[in-house]
Amino acid sequence: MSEEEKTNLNVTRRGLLGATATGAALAATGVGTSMMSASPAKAAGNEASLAPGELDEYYGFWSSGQTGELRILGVPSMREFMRVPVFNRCSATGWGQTNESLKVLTEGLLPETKEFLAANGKVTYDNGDLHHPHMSFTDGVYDGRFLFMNDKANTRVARVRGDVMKCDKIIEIPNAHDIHGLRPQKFPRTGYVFANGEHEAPLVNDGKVLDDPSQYVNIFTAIDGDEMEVAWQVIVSGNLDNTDCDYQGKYAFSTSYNSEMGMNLAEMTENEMDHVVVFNIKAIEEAIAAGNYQELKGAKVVDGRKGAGGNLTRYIPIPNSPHGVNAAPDKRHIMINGKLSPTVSVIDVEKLDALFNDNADPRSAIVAEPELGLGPLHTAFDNKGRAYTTLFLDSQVVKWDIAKAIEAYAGGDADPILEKIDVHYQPGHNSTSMGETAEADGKWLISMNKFSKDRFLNVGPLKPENEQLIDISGDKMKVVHDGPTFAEPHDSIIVHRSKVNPVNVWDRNDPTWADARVQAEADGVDLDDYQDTIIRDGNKVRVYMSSQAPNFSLESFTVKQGDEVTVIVTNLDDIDDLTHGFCMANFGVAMEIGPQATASVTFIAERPGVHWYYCQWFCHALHMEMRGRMFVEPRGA
Ligand code: RUQ
Ligand code: CUA
Repeated sequence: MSEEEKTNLNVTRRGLLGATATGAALAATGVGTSMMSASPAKAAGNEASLAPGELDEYYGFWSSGQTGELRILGVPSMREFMRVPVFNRCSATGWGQTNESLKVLTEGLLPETKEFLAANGKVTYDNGDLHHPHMSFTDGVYDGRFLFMNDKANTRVARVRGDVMKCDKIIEIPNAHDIHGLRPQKFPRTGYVFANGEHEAPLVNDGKVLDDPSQYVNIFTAIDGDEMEVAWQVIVSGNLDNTDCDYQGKYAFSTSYNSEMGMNLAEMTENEMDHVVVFNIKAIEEAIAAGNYQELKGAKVVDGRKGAGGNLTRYIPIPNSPHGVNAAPDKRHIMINGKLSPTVSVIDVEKLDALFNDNADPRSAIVAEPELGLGPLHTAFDNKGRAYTTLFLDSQVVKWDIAKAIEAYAGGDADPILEKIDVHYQPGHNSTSMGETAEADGKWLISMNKFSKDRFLNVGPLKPENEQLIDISGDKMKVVHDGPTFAEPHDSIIVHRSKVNPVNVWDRNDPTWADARVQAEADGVDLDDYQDTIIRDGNKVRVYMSSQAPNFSLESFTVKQGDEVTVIVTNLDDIDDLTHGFCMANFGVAMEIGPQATASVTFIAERPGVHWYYCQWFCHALHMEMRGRMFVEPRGA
């Protein structure tokens, strides 16, 4: 590109971005995107971003795979705004150290897990594998209340509150093993959160049955998303991979890549056909209400295996080791992505009643099965009846027409494939703006690529993933940005900013610190007032203080070696973005205290001497001076 061309493009782009803060205009004109696609790697970060100070049109909610957190980005700028700790530990916020976060991380664990962890000197897990973040729905559209997400590593499901963007509940799912697929119910509301146990094990996994796969099962779970409790579970045949549900509130769907119930690769991939399980939500609720279930570890479990009889499930044969499940915004079609088959199988939800009521051939619900390319994993949608499927093996995204695929399947000669675009490299999930809701808007597509290879400066054997932003508003798809991300965003949703309305300052009545409030009341301390009170209760010491830039209310406090010390800090500042921290140096203790929040942390004061605590969130010109001393009197002194 010549200097002159560059100048022209820059002028055009600057004018455009100056005129509007929305990505819509950027997409509509296609300016600023065509030039980016000329050299996406070079363009990364700058060309696809909005001008400084301009706000994105969309929130992106990203998983982080093995990192275990939720990430919040802006789309189309792809700027990362926030990391919300969930299954991981966070040095910045104290997630995993504060009493408030430890409550979330421990209270939903099964009793046997608590015992197992205690034997390992722990109170909770330190790792998680977060694949699928999804927002709660009302009437088929996002309602901004919650985000739900799975932990494949330790069989948990978590919820993040939409108002404060903090995790408030984590539960371990009994009986199931290694929760993978997860989706919230779309209609009438969430409602249920559906979660798939991926790996096979004996139903009662107590060691009595070991290497006898004929006795292994897999479990589908419906969680009550309001209470964060297991509502019911279904035993299935085959394993479970991904899940989604319809827009009618009648059916949920789970793919199985291991219908064989194989224990090694050769066995798992033996059959040409695997299946998708269709769950009949009403029939399952009726079975539970009628008492036709067994109770196992507190969960109501029904049998939906092949041959169990009844109307709880149907198994639709699908070629071959299918992976992603995606409900189209037309509220009618469900895409089952074939993975080892080059096809996507399209289910028409209007044909499902017949499977249950008339025992119709399960394959009669399939209305299209276009051959799209090698390794179809996940499908996203626009608002014009078109689908976008990632092709892992081909390193491409294929755009295709759903109606034409249905026509072709019925015997017509329509070619559903509209376009293919190279992505770099090996895409897994993709997502479109609002594409998993009835309000799909056809503006942006993210391709989440598992390999970056040569795309960025080499950082050693462990490479980042690569995410590409694709403009889908025009006739041709255009890659407008690519950027590296650390381990390993599996999945994302792109949510219009009108759906997300977090607060700026905490409400003093927030339930997050309810326990601290109860304790304070018992100690005669008013948490909402400027406090500095030290309560000694045997060898337990509770230190109440407040923070207000640039001061802690307590300049110093004294405890004895071996005391169990709980420090409770209330941030009295009520200004946007005025977060303080409390870090007790050399005690491995640090936490964030947001404006108007209370946070607490407990440790054993086993180190005698003078120890400084300091604010570790830069809050004021005198932030460095925001500190105080803990005196620990030596034992026997
Ligand atoms: S899965 S790359 Cu864990 Cu969402 Cu398909
Ligand atoms: Cu308070 Cu830094």
